[in-house]
Amino acid sequence: MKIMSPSVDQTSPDTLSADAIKQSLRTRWIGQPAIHSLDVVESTNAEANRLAQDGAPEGTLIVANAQTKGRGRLGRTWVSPPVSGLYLSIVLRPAHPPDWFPKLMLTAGVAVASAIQQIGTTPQLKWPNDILIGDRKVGGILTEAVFNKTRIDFAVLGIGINVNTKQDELPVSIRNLATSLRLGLGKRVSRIDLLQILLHQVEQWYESLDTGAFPTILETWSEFDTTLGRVVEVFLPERRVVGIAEALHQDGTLLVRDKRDCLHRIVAGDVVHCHLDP
Ligand code: BT5
Repeated sequence: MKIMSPSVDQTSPDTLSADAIKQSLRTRWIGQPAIHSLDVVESTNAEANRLAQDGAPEGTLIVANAQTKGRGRLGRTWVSPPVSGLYLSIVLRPAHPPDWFPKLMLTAGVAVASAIQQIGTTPQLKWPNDILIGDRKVGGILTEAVFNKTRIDFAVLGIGINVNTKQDELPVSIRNLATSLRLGLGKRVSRIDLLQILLHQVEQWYESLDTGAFPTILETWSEFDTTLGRVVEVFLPERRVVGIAEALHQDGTLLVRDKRDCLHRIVAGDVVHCHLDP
């Protein structure tokens, strides 16, 4: 008896084989040096880090049908059920000092939101790395880098999106917090079409970042934003800040004003949107 696994069904029109991706690639450099299309991998980011350490050029793309140890931030997990989601990482070699690196996450958020908008629904961005539809998480971004004091050796941009994911493919613990494009739009979405749009958007927005257009990126971020103006609780390694998310600083950090009128600049942290007064 032949056992069919959906994750290896290469006849499916939604296959993410390297050939299929290459055929309709609309980018100039992302995916051009190499596309590693894997059926199952622990984490595309881990794989991209490994390839980058071995000298993989900028634009190297790693895509997987499923991840067994998909990474979130701070050691958390990205649940990555087979075939229904997009899990990808891109190797970048920015010629910038390390303080440029945090801008990459917000830039990627704008690229992901713009790509999702092109397929028919407008998502929201929750600072710093969440993509939401109707208050539920549909995607997340994980940026990682290796750098010394003066320069970035390489960066890895990882993107996970629940595309055709059904509720029962997700663990009960996140079912009420998560959604997918299919659930949001009420119809299936072609992963390969979305991937092509997404790679093109990432390339365009990354190039604007590279040429100094971060203020424009922040403006576009604000159009998708769902954090600003809300009461937020921010969890930092050694303290907690509660206040109003007032603005994005020009470097992309979040400014939160607490009830004593003290302004906190949040560089990285976990933000919870509250429904309370500060
Ligand atoms: C993120 O982390 O949101 C970054 C996710 C990045 C995933 C991509 S997939 C391709 C690439 N390779 C990797 O190994 N990773 C990247 P964070 O902000 O820490 O959010 C993690 C939290 O999101 C978890 O603790 C859950 O609460 C929730 N979560 C996990 N899986 C989810 C899913 N599939 N859909 C919605 N929420 C999820």
